[in-house]
Amino acid sequence: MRDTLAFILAGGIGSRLNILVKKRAKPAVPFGGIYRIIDFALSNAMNSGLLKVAVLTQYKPLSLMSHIGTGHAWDFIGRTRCVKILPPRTGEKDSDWYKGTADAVRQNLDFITNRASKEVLILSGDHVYHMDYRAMVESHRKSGAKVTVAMMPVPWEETSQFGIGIVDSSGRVVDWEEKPEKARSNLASLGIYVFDTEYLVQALTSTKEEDFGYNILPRAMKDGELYSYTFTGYWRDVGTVKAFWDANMDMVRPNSGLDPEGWGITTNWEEEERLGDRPPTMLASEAQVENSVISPGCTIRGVVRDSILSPGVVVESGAVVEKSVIMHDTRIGQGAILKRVVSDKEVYFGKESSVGDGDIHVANHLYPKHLSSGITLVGKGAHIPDGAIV
Ligand code: ADQ
Ligand code: ADP
Repeated sequence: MRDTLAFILAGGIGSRLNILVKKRAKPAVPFGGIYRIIDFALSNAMNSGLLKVAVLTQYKPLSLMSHIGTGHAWDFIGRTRCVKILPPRTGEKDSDWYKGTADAVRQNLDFITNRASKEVLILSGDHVYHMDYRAMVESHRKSGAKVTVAMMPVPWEETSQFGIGIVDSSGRVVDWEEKPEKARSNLASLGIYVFDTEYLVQALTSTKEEDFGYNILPRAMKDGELYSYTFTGYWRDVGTVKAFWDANMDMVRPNSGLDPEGWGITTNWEEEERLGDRPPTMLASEAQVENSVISPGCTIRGVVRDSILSPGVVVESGAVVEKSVIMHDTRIGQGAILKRVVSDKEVYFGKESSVGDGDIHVANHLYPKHLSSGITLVGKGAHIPDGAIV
């Protein structure tokens, strides 16, 4: 992997995550108790032996930048193994902001041209997955392709959210459509690409095309240079609140395949809410905890089932938390009932409050054409009054 540079695209708005991305970029959204979403890409990069990684930020990067810090949490320490955070060129015109994923890489071509590399790996900071990039780079070298895209089958009803391709028996992509209305296949791009460096530089400097999925990949396909690398492990795009909740629930679903610890996913323990300084979790005698992830520094006197608790969550006696994702330093008052809730950091749920009814597919009264996902989302620092019903 000495010959491979990586870019992690971490600048998208991720607006479907709603208030979770009001003040932070999607890759900085907390996940699975102690992690943030970008920990998966960064740890995969570390575990695959990549030496040089650039993180492209744009939208609300503060949380993300403090989280990555110097990169030492992922063993990127020094000149030979390093992670560089590349913000958009600021101080110039607004129009210099990245216009799309390919444009973001184009504006940072120096990172590539200043270094000798055979391949460039393009990753997204938005996904929860485990991949050894070495296998993908090997497959790229073997096929002789100029561009390789990681793909896997997805449910047909989700095809309109992905780049979709058809692959021949040699692995060559022979048909490609980005986010098709009517897909001809359900083989989806995971947004993970390996490029021959020369081909990438040429593709980005010879045109002004802005996006990999809409522009660069279809052109590589027409040139006969796009190959697929079939991925069979766990991979989730957690772009919607429902998908985010679902992937969190995979932490406690038997055989879901999600296993951050087994995969060697690392977070920034020092920066991350001083995780290392948290006291152990305390379970009182009346506590009932089942099938849940409980991070350090929690105090539990109530009932917690099928839920993910980040550090510093307090569940008072008589409170019931079910199928919920509760982020840092949240207090759940006596007798409060939470079902299918995703709540951001530092929320207070008042005594005897009741949040989330847990009904899926009931009509959503605010948007009658939409079906509700049944998840109740609570923003950072919210205060739910005692006795309130949400
Ligand atoms: P999307 O995820 O919809 O589809 P996009 O919104 O372009 O594509 O985001 C890709 C990644 O780039 C995300 O990590 C995002 O945060 C980041 N990003 C977006 N704009 C950026 C910018 N201006 N600067 C820096 N980073 C930026 C893509 C592919 C599909 C594929 C799916 C898989 O286009 O073909 O199926 O990913 O999820
Ligand atoms: P998140 O909800 O995403 O965790 P935090 O409030 O924890 O956001 O902030 C993320 C990082 O940004 C932390 O490391 C914190 O120290 C830093 N930070 C937050 N607010 C400020 C601020 N006003 N000035 C400088 N750094 C800040």
